[in-house]
Amino acid sequence: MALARMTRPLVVVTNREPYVDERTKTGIRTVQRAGGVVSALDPLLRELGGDWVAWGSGSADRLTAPNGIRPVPLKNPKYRLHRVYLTPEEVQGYYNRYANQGLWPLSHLLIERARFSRQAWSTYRAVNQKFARRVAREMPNNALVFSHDYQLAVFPSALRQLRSDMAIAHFWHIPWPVYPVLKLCPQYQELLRGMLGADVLGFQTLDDAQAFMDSVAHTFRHVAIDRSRGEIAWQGRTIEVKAFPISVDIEAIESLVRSPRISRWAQGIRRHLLAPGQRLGISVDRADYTKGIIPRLEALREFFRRYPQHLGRIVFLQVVVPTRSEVHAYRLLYRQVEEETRRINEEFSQGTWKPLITIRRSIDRPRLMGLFRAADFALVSSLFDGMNLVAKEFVSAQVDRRGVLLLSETTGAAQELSQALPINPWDPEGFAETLDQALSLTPEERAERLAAMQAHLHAHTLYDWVSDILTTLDTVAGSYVES
Ligand code: ADQ
Repeated sequence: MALARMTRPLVVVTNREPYVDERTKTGIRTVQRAGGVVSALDPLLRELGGDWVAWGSGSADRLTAPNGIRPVPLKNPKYRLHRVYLTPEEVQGYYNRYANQGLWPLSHLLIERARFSRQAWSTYRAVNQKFARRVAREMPNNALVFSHDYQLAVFPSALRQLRSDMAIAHFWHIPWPVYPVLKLCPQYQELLRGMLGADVLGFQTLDDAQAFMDSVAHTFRHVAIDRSRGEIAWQGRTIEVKAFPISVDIEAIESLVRSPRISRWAQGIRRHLLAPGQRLGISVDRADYTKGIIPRLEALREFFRRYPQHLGRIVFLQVVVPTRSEVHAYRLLYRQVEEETRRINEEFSQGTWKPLITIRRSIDRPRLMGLFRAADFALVSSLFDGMNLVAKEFVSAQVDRRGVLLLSETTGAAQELSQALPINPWDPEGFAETLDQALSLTPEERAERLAAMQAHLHAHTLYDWVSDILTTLDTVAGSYVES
């Protein structure tokens, strides 16, 4: 691991907490959240130690953190989770409305879905300030603060106003909307000012970083911006604006899927789901409209209609975990997925074979990685996606180098995983055609493609991502040491 020693304490700040404690009939159950941010940061803090500040959203959260602080894990703790408690009104305005019904669709260019209101904005800003007060009150001097994402866009400036000793890196996990789209958000200037409170602004791709600098250039015309160096001069400071593509811990995934237990499990899944000569496809997503789940189902229908030779020979396992179910659009999408899946199965099933199998819940990480190992192909069909960790996890878990990845061109991951077969989720016929081609690749072609992508992931790991961000933060703050 590249990050061996840090001279300044590390504080992670996210909306979602990594572990949620829920009340059950028999006691308390701890649930680990599905989602890219948590999958990326929890292993990191377990390794480095430190503090994580996040919204305490579980029904038993106050019980396991009576003074607002919960050790993680409870036995043999590695770091401290500081829970920020929110009222139902705060959750509604900050999270469900402003972040998830405003900034999320806008950033994914799904403009017609975006809804903004001044009331939701004022709650959003107040909650960001609440997070900042908590960090300012409880965190040590000179901490390196690593804050995250579109729920906390104005957190950096709120914290800077309270504590100028801390160095702040803010990472934006989703696409940054180009200026003409950003401008549709009535509070876009405040959002930009809020982000510019950070010392380092990280984005998934160079395109996103450039789009952010463009937005600043259009909005604040007097500001000096060096686009080639990725630097913005702002209120006497220099802010670094850079691409830091998030990644996975490929070595950990490889050793997980090679373990006897998961190897047996992966083989068992194939035996259980497949008849001889059948191939296993997989998709894994939160049930989010940006992930292109309905377009993927349409493409699968197109595929079975155009290429009936595959009928009876493919079993497609879709793992769709419900998410943000407080928001109407998400409940609607979930129902549509169910409906569409049922129709496809009705249209194409033959005897005991049916083309689609659905798993509707969170799967523990070892088994999920085992599924990726077991699969012959994976479909990642996001309409827009900051990175998409599922694509990188699939490639990492394919230690037998049997599978093929079909990857939407509009994901951040597609800019790195160039040996994946590119698909356009808006083009069902082209998508179906690419799937047919994928299934006729020779074993050597498949192995070569996977080997090249795996080499890339070995050279660009999760730890490189965090090390690059914190090293950049250090050059600004001047006191973080890498060995
Ligand atoms: P997400 O939109 O959540 O993340 P993604 O990057 O694919 O998207 O990460 C999802 C994570 O959740 C993966 O690690 C996946 O394995 C896990 N997961 C999904 N379904 C699961 C299930 N049923 N059971 C268990 N685990 C499941 C956001 C951005 C992305 C960006 C990440 C990280 O939208 O573009 O890649 O943050 O920056």
